[in-house]
Amino acid sequence: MRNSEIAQIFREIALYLEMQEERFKPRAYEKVAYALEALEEPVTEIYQRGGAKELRSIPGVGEAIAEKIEEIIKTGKLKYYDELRKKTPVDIRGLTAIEGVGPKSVKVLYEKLGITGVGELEQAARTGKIRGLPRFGEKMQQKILKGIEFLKQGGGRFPLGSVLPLIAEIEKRLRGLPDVEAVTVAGSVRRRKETIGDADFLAISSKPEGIMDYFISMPEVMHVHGKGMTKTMVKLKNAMDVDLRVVPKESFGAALCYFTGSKDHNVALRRIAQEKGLKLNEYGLFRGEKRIAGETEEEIYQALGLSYVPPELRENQGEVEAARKGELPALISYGDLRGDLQIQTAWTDGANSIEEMAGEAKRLGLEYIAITDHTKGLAMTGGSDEKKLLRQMEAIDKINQSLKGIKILKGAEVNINKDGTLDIKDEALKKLDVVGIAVHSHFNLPRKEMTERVTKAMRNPHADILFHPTGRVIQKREPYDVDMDAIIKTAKETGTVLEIDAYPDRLDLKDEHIRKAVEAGVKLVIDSDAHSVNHIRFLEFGVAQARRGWARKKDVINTRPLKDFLRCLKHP
Ligand code: DGT
Ligand code: CA
Ligand code: CA
Ligand code: ZN
Repeated sequence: MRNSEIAQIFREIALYLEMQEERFKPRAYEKVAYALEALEEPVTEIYQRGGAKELRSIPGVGEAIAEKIEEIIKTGKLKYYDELRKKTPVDIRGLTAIEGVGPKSVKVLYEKLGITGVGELEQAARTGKIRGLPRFGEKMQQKILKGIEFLKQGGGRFPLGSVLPLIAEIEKRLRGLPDVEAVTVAGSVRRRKETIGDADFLAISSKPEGIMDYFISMPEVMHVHGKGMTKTMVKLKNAMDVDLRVVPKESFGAALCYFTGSKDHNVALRRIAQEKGLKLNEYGLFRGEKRIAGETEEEIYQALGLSYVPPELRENQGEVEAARKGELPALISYGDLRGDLQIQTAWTDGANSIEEMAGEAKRLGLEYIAITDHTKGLAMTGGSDEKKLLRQMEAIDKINQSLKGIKILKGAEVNINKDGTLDIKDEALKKLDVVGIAVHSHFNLPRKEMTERVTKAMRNPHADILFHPTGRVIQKREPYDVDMDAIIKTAKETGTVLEIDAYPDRLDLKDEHIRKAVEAGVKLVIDSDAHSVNHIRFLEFGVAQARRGWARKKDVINTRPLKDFLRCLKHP
């Protein structure tokens, strides 16, 4: 059983317990789910190494949970979970995925209307049965229908972060097969789009039988759509389609370029080829019958008179024109980050201690991190008030004294109240090294009011960084209605930094807003928003998003050494 499958069980348990109005247990199960999901090593291997005792090395896993993991690994099932499901036989995950529907609503919907799944809920909402329920009403009924519609639109696409580890693993296994000379993933995965429809692999092999046979027999495969010697298509158990094409070496670059796309970028390239009297397709770049380029992408771009276009830019958003003029930006590189400015710990809703987070950040090569636990407005996370913040600052001072090779900055993720004030007093904010501000409530304000609220908060002289500026959660929650041009303008005026939150279902700012911010000369940071040690590596998704937004290294201030970074913040 994969880590993500075990995590899913615990996440559902958390939802069931929340439905029963348990107070602390849901949080504990959710934390474990987080930790399991992001572990790099398979839980089954940890178990094989040292049994239930070894499992307790996983953050948040105590004796009782270790026993449950053991039961799942040994029997493939968990009695406790089965009993919860029997008691309330509802599709808890599907239902709570709808915006505005939490476990407690699910309980009411089940008890009053016998609703067990999304289809039934939609039916009930359409026929006006929801508005009559206690605490629901007409507004909620509309919201549910909107939420279901929103989920349907995202249908069939996968957030990049939820599938990239699996894709990378398959890529590695294919590469290791005999008779395989090269394997690369193309398509939207290579362009690092925030969600992907399917994964497209390309391989070079003069004897493709072996790789095709292996490809259809992988343990993840659920269904084979079709198998041939040049193209095979399968569906994996997670419902994602994966294609594999085998191409000859001399046209690998042309095929890679073609199947990386995007379609619109390809069209623009072909137009340039035509202007030069050439023909470009997935086999190569041709003058008449003669192939003049095709083995590498670089030689194709060169023959077209273009500088090489990084895959993340290939969306036909002006990159071809820029490549022709030699004006492509020098993008930020993977590995350029020196710090991470949004990290939550067990002081609030994170799974790990400050020391553990710092240790992992250091291991990943970072030079500084800011601890930014939630503040009191987010009561369910145990958010800090001024007193708790002071205690945490003292704790950080102590840890910094004994810590080598990484510096911990004192910070907070401060809530922006409905009226644009902050939920921590200025006297306390003044003492912090880094103040992040964020909207965590009243998501449905009208555009004008929301924009005024956020820009007012940005004008606070202590507010250094606006965290996850639009509040969207991919496929789960729409961004709140806010005028991003006004936010960008205010960021420039006030020196407030805008965050690219790298957490895979946030990626907030998104690419088009990053590009606008860069053009406006606004400073950016890329943060992991880690809630567990295993989340810090999400930074790479933020770098991908920054590259898609044409951001250069100099636009992203946490690429700088600590002193330079601090100089970029507000200094009231
Ligand atoms: P996805 O899978 O929806 O996230 O997006 P892509 O970009 O991976 O699209 P996909 O898988 O349909 O095709 C992979 C690439 O193959 C695409 O980016 C460009 C290329 N391609 C596919 N169909 C066409 C086509 O009809 N014309 C051109 N020029 N290129 C195509
Ligand atoms: Ca694709
Ligand atoms: Ca495809
Ligand atoms: Zn947050």
